[in-house]
Amino acid sequence: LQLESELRLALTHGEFELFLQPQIDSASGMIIGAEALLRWRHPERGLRSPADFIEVLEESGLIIDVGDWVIGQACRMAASLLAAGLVRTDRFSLCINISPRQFHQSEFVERILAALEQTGLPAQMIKLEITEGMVIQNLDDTIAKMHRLRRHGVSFAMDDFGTGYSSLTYLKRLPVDLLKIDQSFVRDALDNGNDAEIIRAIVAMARSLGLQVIAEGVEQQGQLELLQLQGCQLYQGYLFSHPLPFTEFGELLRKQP
Ligand code: G
Ligand code: G
Ligand code: MN
Ligand code: NA
Repeated sequence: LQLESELRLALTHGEFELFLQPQIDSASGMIIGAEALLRWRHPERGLRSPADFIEVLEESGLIIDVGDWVIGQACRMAASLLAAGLVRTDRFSLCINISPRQFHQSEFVERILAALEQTGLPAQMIKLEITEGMVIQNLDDTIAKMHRLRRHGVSFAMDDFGTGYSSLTYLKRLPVDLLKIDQSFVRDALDNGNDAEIIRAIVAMARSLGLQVIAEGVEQQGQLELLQLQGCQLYQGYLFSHPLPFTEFGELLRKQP
């Protein structure tokens, strides 16, 4: 309960921040997007990861208000990068993590559309990251909401792919554009043939369904080479960059050819 009230105060006191982690096309070396990652800049305890508090946000329902802030802030950031000429509408998208409770609220679609309208951001500049787990909670509602958002130009990524229910049946019915290979497979791929095979299978599946695929948690050059060999060209991870504060991310874009 104490953490819950601290989180409530953190929101009103403006202690949340969004960091951006670049996503790279290894063929061109260009930054093709970023994932927005929530951080809590605690006045005494410093920077805290949502790993420590996302569950409390979910269980308390606070995730609705924090999630609204995340969506608004992500759209403001993308709009500002666009206005500064650092990204192009057709070449960059910002990925926003959406939690199950947030997605299943009745006005979720309206909230996304309102944030786009308020910032004047083109819808194709955001990609919503959903997880397999939240899909099965209510498949029909999920699909209906996804289609409504897609009609406006919003796209979707399946986060942590391979760790959940990943059935082909779901995947065929879900209007996702991008599969994010979970970092657990990447972490051990060089030492564990099974993980390397799983990556190969996910890439093949993505290809046959016409989806894009990105690997997460790429830390070593060897992992990147293995991914390229398997046909996975897009990646994010510490090898290229940690999640960065907005200003530093902008500086990174400015240095791009
Ligand atoms: O960045 P980090 O590894 O600390 O994030 C930990 C977890 O928190 C990850 O599972 C990530 O998906 C989740 N997360 C990060 N930012 C957000 C956010 O803005 N909203 C939601 N719902 N989850 C987030
Ligand atoms: O659940 P989700 O995939 O959204 O969470 C991504 C998490 O992975 C974030 O918390 C982010 O900070 C973290 N992350 C990003 N790149 C790397 C990496 O190269 N290695 C590790 N171990 N974690 C990473
Ligand atoms: Mn994610
Ligand atoms: Na993930």
